Amino acid sequence: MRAFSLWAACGAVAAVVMAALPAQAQSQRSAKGCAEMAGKTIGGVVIAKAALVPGAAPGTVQIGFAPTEKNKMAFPAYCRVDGEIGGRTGADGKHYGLAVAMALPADWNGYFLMMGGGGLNGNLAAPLGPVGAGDRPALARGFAVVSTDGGHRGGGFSDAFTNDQQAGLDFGFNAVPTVAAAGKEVVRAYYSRPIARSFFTGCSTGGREGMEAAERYPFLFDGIITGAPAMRTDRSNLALKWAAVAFNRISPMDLKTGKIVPGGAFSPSDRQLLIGALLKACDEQDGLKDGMVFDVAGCRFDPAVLQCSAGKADGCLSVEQVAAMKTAFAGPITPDGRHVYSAHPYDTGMAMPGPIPGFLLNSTAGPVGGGVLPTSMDLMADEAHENADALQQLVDTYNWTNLSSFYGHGGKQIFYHGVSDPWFSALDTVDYYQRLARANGGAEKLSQSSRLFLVPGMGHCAGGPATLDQFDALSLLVDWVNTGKAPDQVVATGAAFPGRSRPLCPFPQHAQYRGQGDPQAASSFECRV
Ligand SMILES: [Ca+2]
Repeated sequence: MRAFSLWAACGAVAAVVMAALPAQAQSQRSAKGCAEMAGKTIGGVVIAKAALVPGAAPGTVQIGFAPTEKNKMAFPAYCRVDGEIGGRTGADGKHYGLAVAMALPADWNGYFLMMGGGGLNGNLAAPLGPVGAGDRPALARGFAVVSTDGGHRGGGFSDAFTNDQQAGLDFGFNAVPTVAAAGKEVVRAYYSRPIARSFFTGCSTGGREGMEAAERYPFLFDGIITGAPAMRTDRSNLALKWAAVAFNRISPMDLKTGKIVPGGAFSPSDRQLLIGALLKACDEQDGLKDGMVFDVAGCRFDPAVLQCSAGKADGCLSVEQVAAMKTAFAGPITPDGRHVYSAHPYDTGMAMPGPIPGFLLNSTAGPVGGGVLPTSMDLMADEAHENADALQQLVDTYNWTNLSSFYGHGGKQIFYHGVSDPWFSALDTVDYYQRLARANGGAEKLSQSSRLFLVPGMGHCAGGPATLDQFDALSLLVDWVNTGKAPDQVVATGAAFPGRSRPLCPFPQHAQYRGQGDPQAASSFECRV
C-alpha cells in the first residue's frame, strides 16, 4: 500500500507540472533537449544520435516481423536515442559493445521499460515495447523504452561472438544490468524527474533475460513479463535432437537425394488424423468444442488410439509412428530412467507448418540444426558435453528459485508460455514455476508475486493455427505492481479466430465454459482447476 501511495503522489505532482506548461513549450523543450544529448556520454552510453521522431498514426509503423504487422495504436512523438556502451575491438578483431536504442516520449508516464532480446541476440530492435502488451506497445502508453543488441552484431543463431570473452559475458548475463542501469540514467537526465516504476518484458531469450533479472538483479525492476523463457537451451536442444532422432528413423528417404525427408515421419493426412484425434479426446473437456484445448493438465491423449491393427493404412498410424511420437513427446530419458528435459504436451499446434514448425515435424538437433538430420544419439555423452560448457552454465536460469529479495520489495512476475511451443516445452516452465512455489512459501504465497499463464495452441512466442495469441499482460502487471491486485485472468484474442476471446488463466487453473452464454466471449468462461 505504501508503494501505491508513493506512486499516486508522483503521478499527481507530474500531472500538475505538465498541466502548467503549454503543450507547445513541452514539445519544444523535448526537441531541444533531445538533440542536445547527441555526442554526450550519459550513464556510460556514448550517444551517437538523438533526434525527435514525430508521432505516428495507427497502421503506419511495423511492429512485428511480418510487414503486415502494423501498430494499431498511435505512437506519440518521442526522442530516439542511439548509442553504445563499452564499444571496443574484440579478440577476433571485430567491433563489440552494447548497442542501445531508446524511445523517450514527450508525454512520459513515469515508467521505464527494458526490452529483452531474441535468438542469440545481435539485433537492435526498435524500442517500442510490444511483448506481452497486446496491441498497445509500451511506447504508445508513454513508457520510456530501451532495447539493446546484447553486446554484438549479427543476429540469428551464430555463436561466433562467444569467442570474445566480454561479448560472451554480455550475452550470458551482463547486458541486462548494464543496459538497465544506463537506460535509467538517460531517462533521469532527459526528464529531470525520478522514475516511478521499472519494467522488463521479453520472450524466448528475452524471457530468459527477464528470469535473469528477477534471479540475479532483484532490485532492478518492479515488474517483469517472461514469455517462453530460453532457460536451459542445452537441455531443450537435447530434447529436440531426441525427437529428431525418433522421427528421422521412420522418415521416408528422398530417392533423388538419398537423404531423409525432413518432417516426413507423418504425412499431411497423418497429421490431420492426429489433430482430429487430439480434439476428439481433449477439446470438449473444457466444456466447449471450439477447436481449442484449454484443460491442458486434463488432456490424456494417447496416439495409440490411432494405431493400425497391422501395418500402415490411411486412417491409422503404424506401430512405429505411435512409438516415435511417444518417445519424442516424453523427452530425453537416460538408460537409468532420469528425465533430462520435460515432456512436450500434445496440442493443436503440434503439426503446424511455418517458420517454426510444430514439434511433430522436428528433424534437427536444435532450433537451426545446420541441416543435419540425426538418426542416432548418445544422450549421456551429449549431456556431459553440455555440462562442460561454462558459458551455458552461466546463461541458464533454470536452477535459481530464491526470489525473496525480488518479491520482498513488491516485485511481480508474469510468465506465459505457448502450449504448442516446439522449442521450449511449456511443461518445463510449469516445472520451474512449481519449483518457485516450493522455494518461496508455497503455491498460494507465490501467486501473490508470480503467476504463469499457459496459452493453448500458441507456438514459440506467437502464432499457431488454433490460438489466441494477442493479450495485454502489461496493463495487468502495472496494476499488480501499483495496487497489489493480482491478475485473475488475461483476456486473449487472435487472428486464428476473429471475433473470439478467451481468458488465459493463472496456472494451475484453466478456462472452462460456464455451460451457457456466447461461446465466442471470454465472459462465458471461468478460470478453475
Ligand atoms: Ca475446447
